[in-house]
Amino acid sequence: MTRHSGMLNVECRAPGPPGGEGLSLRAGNSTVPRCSFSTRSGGSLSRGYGPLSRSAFPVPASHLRRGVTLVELLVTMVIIALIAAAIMGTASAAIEHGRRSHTQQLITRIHTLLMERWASYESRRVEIDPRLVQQINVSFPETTPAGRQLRGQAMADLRLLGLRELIRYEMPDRFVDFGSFGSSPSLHTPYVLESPPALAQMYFRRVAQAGANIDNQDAECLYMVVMFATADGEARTLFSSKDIADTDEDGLPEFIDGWGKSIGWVRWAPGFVSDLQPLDPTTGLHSGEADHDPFDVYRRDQQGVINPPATQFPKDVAAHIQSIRQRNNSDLVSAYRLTPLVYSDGPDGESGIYRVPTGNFVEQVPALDPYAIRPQAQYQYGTIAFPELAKDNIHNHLIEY
Ligand SMILES: [Ca+2]
Ligand SMILES: [Ca+2]
Ligand SMILES: [Ca+2]
Repeated sequence: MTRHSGMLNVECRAPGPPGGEGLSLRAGNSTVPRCSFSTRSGGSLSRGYGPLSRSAFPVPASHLRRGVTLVELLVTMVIIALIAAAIMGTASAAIEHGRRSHTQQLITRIHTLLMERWASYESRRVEIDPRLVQQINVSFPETTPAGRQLRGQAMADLRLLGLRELIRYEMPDRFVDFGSFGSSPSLHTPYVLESPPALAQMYFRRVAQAGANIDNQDAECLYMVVMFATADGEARTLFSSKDIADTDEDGLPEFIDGWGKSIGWVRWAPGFVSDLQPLDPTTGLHSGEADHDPFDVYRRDQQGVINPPATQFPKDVAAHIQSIRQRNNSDLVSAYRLTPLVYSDGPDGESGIYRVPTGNFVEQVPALDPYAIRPQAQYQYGTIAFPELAKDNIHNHLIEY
């Protein structure tokens, strides 16, 4: 211990090794370092213990802290990555589930509204153009019982065609179903009906005003049909803003699915196989005999019907009758129950469904035959052409309805 007169002097002595001499104070069984404090005047201030030293408290080597090895670090990182992936995976699965169920609910709502409208056509009055009726009267004079029968059959044929034309006008899936949109847009003149229905006139005005951008035209038609032809005009209140968008920004809205893509539809999708449009297990074909088209009340669109021959009909409708006759008797396809197909492409953004080409305004002939096999393809509309793409689709042909 050292003292300097008149100055505060602190002296700490580092203790020596255990058992060393003179430099440490023994307190009981412990060895602690000892410090002394003194003032300039020589008075002792206090006494206490100085900083501890490792050597004063010997620790077994096995308890000493050592660095983290590279392997430990890597293992830790892998575990963190696994936990993060699990959390992310759970979150993205939940988001995907949300998108799917949102889309299902939306399609269910659309389906319910559409089917109400669809069913109403079973009892709709069809106003046939009086000039056509006059020509039928001339072609099939009722002077004999056979003549009367032919005239009755011809009128039933016209009624069926007229009803299909009405459905096509009022529930379009293409702009060309109600109008032409070339350089000078015009509403179609009907083949069979006396005049275009008011709904078609409304669709036409909206599309002509928007400039008829053909992208998404099926989705845009679906939106117009649901909004104007269902729920007595109150359909707008049944959808929220997140159900609706204008993905091609042409002023014509569409319903959108959980992935932000427009919801498509095919009014007549005879090639689609589902619980609502099942195949006959023995023939492997849709059966018009077992479940006939409910709109064809007089069974004019079925196998074996050949009279009156198409050539005896007025020119404007002869091609449509010809298509039906040929299908009934060559392709052996009778009219079966159809349900409009409303679908989302699902997460992959592709439907895989052969459907109405949307890339042009060309009318598909024969326009009034829902079951026709289109000349350019071997398919009927609604056929699943690419099953892999169709797997994740969400559609309204599910048995729950
Ligand atoms: Ca468009
Ligand atoms: Ca649009
Ligand atoms: Ca798909």
